[in-house]
Amino acid sequence: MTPKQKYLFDVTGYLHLKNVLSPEELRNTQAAIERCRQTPPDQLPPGIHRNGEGFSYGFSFDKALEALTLHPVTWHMIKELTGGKPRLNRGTLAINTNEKRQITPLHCAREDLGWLTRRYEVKDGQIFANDLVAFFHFTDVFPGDGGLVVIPGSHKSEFERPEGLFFPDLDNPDPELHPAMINITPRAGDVVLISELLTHGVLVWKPKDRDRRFLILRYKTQYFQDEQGNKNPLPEEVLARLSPETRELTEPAFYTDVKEIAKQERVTLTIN
Ligand SMILES: O=C(O)CCC(=O)C(=O)O
Repeated sequence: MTPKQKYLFDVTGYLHLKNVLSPEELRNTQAAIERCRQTPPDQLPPGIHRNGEGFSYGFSFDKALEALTLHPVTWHMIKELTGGKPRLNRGTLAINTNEKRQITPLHCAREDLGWLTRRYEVKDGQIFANDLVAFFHFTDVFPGDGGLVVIPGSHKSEFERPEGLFFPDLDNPDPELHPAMINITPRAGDVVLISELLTHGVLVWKPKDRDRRFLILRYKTQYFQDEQGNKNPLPEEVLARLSPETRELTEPAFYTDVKEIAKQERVTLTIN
């Protein structure tokens, strides 16, 4: 990461990376998402399920989407932030429409999953984070549209968040934003990379003529133990169609092991 990126990630808990996808990558991923959206539920590839407005394990619908798990722009950041020991543990394709009229309340891994389980540290000029999320965007978000809101700097918060401070009425679909909060507005092709310790939520999607399409890629360290135990948390039917490189990325490993893919600067998927 550049000194500027490190500084911004450290001080805010997120990075808004612009124009990560090339025009070709954007075209191919957008086309894949539209195909996924139009596929009847019973014809989706094994392991992909409609999940509210999105598709669980949707990243495995098409190689154009799967390739984003190792995208050259984010790959070196994921490796650096996890101390060279990355593991992909989920990849949901999300589509927000105006039909959902409720905000997603503020949350973060510290609050949801226990403060002892997640780390954000800096040592010898290196940032270490054991829970990261990359949001790849395929449609534009403009100011006023809704979408992701974050409390910058909250990944380092030492205090309990006072209840009702930011969204006192969760039934209000259009709350006024507290000045400590910002609404991130990525355009198609941008990526927002966050520490899952960053407090974030989602505003109601306002446009009626456009939806919000994005991929949620979750990374842990390879030795992070999930609720499922120390085995690969991805379903076997999803693992079966991944390229060997992505499959290796999903594998848990001992903390001293170095995965073969983690030695690579640029990873090209082998198409099975
Ligand atoms: O919709 C978003 O941008 C964020 C979704 C979210 O809150 C999450 O994946 O934890």
